[in-house]
Amino acid sequence: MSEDVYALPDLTKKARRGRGEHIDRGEIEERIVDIYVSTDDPDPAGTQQHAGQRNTAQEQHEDGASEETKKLHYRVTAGCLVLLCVLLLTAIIGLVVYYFETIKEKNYNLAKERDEIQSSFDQLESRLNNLTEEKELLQTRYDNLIGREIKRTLCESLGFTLVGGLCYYISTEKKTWEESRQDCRDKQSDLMVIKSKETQNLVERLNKRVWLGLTDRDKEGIWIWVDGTQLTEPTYWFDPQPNRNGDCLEFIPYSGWNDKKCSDINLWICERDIY
Ligand SMILES: [Ca+2]
Ligand SMILES: [Ca+2]
Repeated sequence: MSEDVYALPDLTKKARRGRGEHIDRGEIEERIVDIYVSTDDPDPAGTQQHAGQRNTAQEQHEDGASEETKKLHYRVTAGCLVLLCVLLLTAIIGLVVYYFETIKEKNYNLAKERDEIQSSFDQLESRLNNLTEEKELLQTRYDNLIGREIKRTLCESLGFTLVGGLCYYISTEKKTWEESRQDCRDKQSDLMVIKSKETQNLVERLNKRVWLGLTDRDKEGIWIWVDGTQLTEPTYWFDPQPNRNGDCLEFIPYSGWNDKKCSDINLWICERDIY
């Protein structure tokens, strides 16, 4: 083929053509141009094919590189997302732990404060109960004092003396048992009744022989107080009393009770209460 490219056209052949043959100069020039063109591109079809293959490989190489770059980008992005998730999860866990620790501490402090308040409340309640009891005691004592003073005043206004919780009148003259009792009744009272050691001590401190409000006039041996109750223990008869020589009760200092004739005369003690 190279021979064809570089071989000059045989102009003589044209010349040797027959007379009828016409040698066109334009055609000759055209052929010369084709020859030079062929000379400049000795293998244009092969070269283009090779270039096409090279371009295809380059494009494939570039596509492969692009894919690798994309994969790398994906990996980096995924790594960043995972790292971000881990950081977020760590932060959330930290906040939750902090929250529960804070709540736990607050609950502990509140429970401690509640216990302290409860303890203070219990102490105050106990103190209030003590103060209430003390108040009631003082009120009772006050009422007793007031009541006692009022009672004393009332007793004294009637000519009696307040001893213990009752008003007593001690006569200055002597009368029979019945006359003595009547005098007491005239004073809205009655002869003294003794039903306890304390009352017995009161009459003993007088150190006088006096009539008391006990008699067995209705039935011998059955002693009845003037308030209608029958004699029961304790009794303070002195030996050998009662010796059945009387039906009315006399108190004898340093001795005790004695049954005596009701017609005899004696001092007497009236007793009454003030309501
Ligand atoms: Ca008698
Ligand atoms: Ca007697």
